Amino acid sequence: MADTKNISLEENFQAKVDNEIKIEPKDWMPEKYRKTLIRQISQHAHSEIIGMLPEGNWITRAPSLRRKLGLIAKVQDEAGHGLYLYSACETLGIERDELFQQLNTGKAKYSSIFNYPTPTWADIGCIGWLVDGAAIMNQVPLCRCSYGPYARAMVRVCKEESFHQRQGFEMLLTLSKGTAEQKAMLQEAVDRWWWPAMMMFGPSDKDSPNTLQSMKWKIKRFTNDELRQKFVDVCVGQAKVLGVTLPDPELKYNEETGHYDHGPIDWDEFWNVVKGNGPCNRQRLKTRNKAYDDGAWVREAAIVHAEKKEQREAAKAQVA
Ligand code: FAQ
Repeated sequence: MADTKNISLEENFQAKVDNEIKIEPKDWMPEKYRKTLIRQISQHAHSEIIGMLPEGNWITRAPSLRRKLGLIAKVQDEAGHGLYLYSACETLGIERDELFQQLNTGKAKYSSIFNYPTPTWADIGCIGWLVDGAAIMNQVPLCRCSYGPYARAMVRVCKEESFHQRQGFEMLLTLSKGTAEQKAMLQEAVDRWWWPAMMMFGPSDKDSPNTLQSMKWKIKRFTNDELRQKFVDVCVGQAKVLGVTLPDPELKYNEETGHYDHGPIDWDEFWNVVKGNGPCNRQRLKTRNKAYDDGAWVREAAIVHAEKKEQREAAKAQVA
């Protein structure tokens, strides 16, 4: 009897997904759907806040007041994205503090891309152009994700990320019109960021254990390889405008497919970074833990404030 009930619940759920009806927090959902969303949304939230670190590193050294203002605003936007995403994740029945613990102890994943260093100002431009560029390619389809709170959060995130992408491109365009030294700095940064940006989309479809089910549930609308291909196709033209060479000798337009073919991705490097052994993994977690510990007084004060407010409101209600 219980089984029949579950089957019909599951069928009803899939029918809603198939008919593009959003799943909301109080709706019935398969446990695996809930777990998949917690995994993906929390990894996404962690990526946003860890993603503040490589750029935050340049706030005090931005080359002009205009650049500093732009960079501060961008880093603040990433914090905001983290907040929307943690909130969306909490609607699935997990506490934010548990998510922070998973991140701080190294148990949770976050995007591989944020474990690379930012030694020059051109790296900041590359994060905007390539990292935000890859992020929006992946995230625009997430605005149509079957889970309502995630889909709605993504609408604003995508608007802001597209602005970041343009901001990064404009920084690089300025460098591309600069001195020979600035042009060389630009090319070196592109050489360093191209392949890690390609890896952001995740493993090839044949090695991606989650894609098939996530597509059926309309969490993902495209596979990792499909999105990576779209990214390559748009970047080629943009690289020409910047006058840079993408560091892939096998990059070539394919008349038959209408897409650019690219060379092989170093998946050993990718998994090594994902497993915690990238150039900056340890540093990122250390900084994140310090920020968390330094913020303890803010969390305590916020709790005490909320308790006092509640008590005041209860006292007022008693009088009335
Ligand atoms: N890094 O089966 P799949 C940003 C893991 S936000 C680390 O293909 P799935 C904004 C994956 O978790 C960037 N791990 O998995 C910004 C899974 O492990 P698990 C983040 C990765 O979920 C810009 C395993 O490999 N964006 O940049 C990565 O179907 C500038 C097998 O993979 C999002 O999170 C990776 N790159 O597809 C901020 C978007 N790729 O969990 C500051 C939402 C894969 O089974 C500055 N997420 N893995 O242990 C997604 O769209 C998906 O989760 C994918 C992965 C596409 C990332």
